[in-house]
Amino acid sequence: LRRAELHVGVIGAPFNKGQRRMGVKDGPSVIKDTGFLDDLRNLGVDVTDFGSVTLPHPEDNEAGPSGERWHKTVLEYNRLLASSVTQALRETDLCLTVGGDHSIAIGTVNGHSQVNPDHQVVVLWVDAHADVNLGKTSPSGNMHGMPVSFHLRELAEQVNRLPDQWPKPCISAQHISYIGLRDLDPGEVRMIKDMGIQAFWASDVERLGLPAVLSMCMEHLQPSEKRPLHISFDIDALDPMEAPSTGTPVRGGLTLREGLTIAETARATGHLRAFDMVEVNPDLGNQNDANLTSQAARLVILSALAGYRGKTQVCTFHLNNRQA
Ligand code: B3U
Ligand code: MN
Ligand code: MN
Repeated sequence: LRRAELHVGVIGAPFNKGQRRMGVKDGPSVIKDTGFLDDLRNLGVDVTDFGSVTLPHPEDNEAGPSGERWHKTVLEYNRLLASSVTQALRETDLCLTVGGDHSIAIGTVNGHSQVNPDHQVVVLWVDAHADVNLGKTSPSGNMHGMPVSFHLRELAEQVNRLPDQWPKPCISAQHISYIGLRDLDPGEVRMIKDMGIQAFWASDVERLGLPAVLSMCMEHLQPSEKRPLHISFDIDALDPMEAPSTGTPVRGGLTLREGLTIAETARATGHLRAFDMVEVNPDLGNQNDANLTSQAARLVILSALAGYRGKTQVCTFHLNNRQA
């Protein structure tokens, strides 16, 4: 029996309290219904399904000190999710988390960063939005627009955490890059500029071309064994023609082809260790919209984890420097 080249751990994160469109809770189940777990196995990937993370106790409706909606529930959920991600990464090569709204990346990035204290996680955030709001800069109070702020050391003093200060910041501004931006709040634009975060807007992808953008990202993030790559992929990075069933669609987005190229390029580094797929909401639009969106999510996942595009597996995966 051939030993699989990659062992993936899959976690469902059916969480919706980072915003107000409740159907995003069904994202993990409709994405699983596409059969992507069997697809991965058929493509030679070992898959362990770690099941779903859910809160064991009733949710708390309390807002945060700066009006962060469902602050305690969002952070308590993410604390649980983070420990599942850490556990999955101790047992497998790569952790795929399927959301859920994007607030779940509070837990996924934190959990990834806890696996090895000597390692510096580097993050590629693929999204129409920057998700770096503070409570005080957020126009909506929705915490799916805030996950990045919880991780940045530069913002450490300005973020409202749980009473025991969870989650601790775990990345610096030079450890994250954005691709696909096109709908930012004024405070976010200012913070990204002040911190010098590398950010490629959808218009930059158009102007420079995706290959150039991706080489600048990889040059900047320098993924390596000690700098494991985390991709947080918000399906709304794609154009609404490709992925209509999502809570905050913004026209003028990436094509599915571009999404697949980002995924393949990340995989080809050999250092992709965590991948989040978020914001698929099958309640929005009609059945065809929901199918298009969950299939787009499936294809991006298969590209990132197995180099799949159309019916062809494009390159053999080599996990660099994998410990025996
Ligand atoms: N920046 C806005 C809108 C938004 C952020 N993330 C999504 N939408 N998906 C906010 O609410 O923070
Ligand atoms: Mn997002
Ligand atoms: Mn978004």
